[in-house]
Amino acid sequence: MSAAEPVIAGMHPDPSVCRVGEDYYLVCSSFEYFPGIPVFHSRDLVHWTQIGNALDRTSQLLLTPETPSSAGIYAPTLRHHDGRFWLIVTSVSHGGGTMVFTATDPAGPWSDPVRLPGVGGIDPDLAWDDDGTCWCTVAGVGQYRVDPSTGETFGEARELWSGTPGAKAPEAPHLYRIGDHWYLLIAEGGTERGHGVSIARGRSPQGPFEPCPANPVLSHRGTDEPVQNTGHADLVPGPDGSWWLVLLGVRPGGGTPGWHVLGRETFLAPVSWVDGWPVAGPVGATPPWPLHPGPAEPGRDDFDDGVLRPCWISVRDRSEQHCTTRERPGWLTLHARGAGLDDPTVVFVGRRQQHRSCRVRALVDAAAGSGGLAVRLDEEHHYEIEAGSGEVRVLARIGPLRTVVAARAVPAGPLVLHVRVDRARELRDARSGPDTVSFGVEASDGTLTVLAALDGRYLSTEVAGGFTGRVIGAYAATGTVHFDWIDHEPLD
Ligand code: 6LW
Repeated sequence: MSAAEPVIAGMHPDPSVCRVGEDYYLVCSSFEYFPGIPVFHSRDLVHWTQIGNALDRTSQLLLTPETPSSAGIYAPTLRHHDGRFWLIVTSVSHGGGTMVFTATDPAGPWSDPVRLPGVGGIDPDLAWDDDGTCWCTVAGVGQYRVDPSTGETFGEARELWSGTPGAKAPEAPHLYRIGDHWYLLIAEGGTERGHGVSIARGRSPQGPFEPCPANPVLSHRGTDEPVQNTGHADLVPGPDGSWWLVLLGVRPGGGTPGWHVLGRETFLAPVSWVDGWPVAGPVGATPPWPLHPGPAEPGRDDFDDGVLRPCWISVRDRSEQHCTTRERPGWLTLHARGAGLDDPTVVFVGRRQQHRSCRVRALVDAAAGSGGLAVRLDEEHHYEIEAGSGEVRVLARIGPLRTVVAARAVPAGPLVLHVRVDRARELRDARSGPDTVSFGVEASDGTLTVLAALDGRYLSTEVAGGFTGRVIGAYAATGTVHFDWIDHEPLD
């Protein structure tokens, strides 16, 4: 692992981690995507395998066309207490609020939600005192006494600590007892370039809290570190008893001001303790213990399993009626709905882009409709290659502008479509973009014809806004489209 590598690449922000014996479990935000809240397992904090998605039923997660992109599910906290896993999250969309889910196996099934209507705000944390009292601490930073098994709140929020004077957005609180102190870890400075991690400590979970004189204990603001926006951390002991942070960061590319396209990713950083305060970094350091790589996520999916692997996510919902591997066994079948990728109801099945250079290919049968492969940031920012009606088209939507970039007639029958992302390794000048996204189609003899090569900056968080990164996958624009296989291949 080189110094700037994430431990979970691609859009996996707001990591929260807990340790149970030799096992670690980690969850992230999932916004408008379904299923929600990816759950990972690791033995070494470096290699993480996705074991499920906590919210995989509509009784747990209802995202409707009215749920804007970058709304939905924010910033979970995962804890293990009393023999159970506890997951507390906020749905920032209608009918949402603060919700608790429990499971005995983090791979699932997870319970239906217990709602905490008395808890306002985002980024809820759960911590238990020795006498079983449960504290829910939220962005701001305020604290409620709660019963997470019933959702009851006892009294109003108490303000605990608003972070460093003058710093914006004190958020992402996590409260822990370590040794003789209770530590209140927060993010501040906002989730953009000013992001940082700060901490305060006290003798009681209710405070008062004394800020660390060295705050922020970790920030890359104003540096030329390749990983930026570092913050929103959670503390965890390593297998050898040392302490570590999992946190989010981004890898901007291109010239000024830098564009990050993979969303906010999960990184690892070591922590040492000096005078009872954590000293954190460097981000991306390799731990000293033996690493356990575990099975790599296969790049290619032949859709032969009958169920989709947990890495596949859809926009807002995924119903068997619109998305199935049963209709044509060994193929993923999508039935279009709405106005395609511009529409919040688009039928889409994709994976987070996890490599700055990569190739995604699919064998597509669009005889009964139109669809193909899309690189999606949100409804207003996507590029796609679409087959249908005897041709292949490359389309781009950037904000209010929508255009057909290229089109070419193709023979009847299934086609292999290509998306290729090439990270810019050299900057042309200060305005150079982060990468190039190109689209092509293969002839039956395997020859590739590239139809278009587009500047990737328009599919970046800096351009689109919000909290998400790119997701690349299959969609149907009209009728029915079948995918025999999809192959996500790193080129880094
Ligand atoms: C999350 C907030 C943040 O609730 O971004 O980086 C928000 N931190 O804590 C959405 O991910």
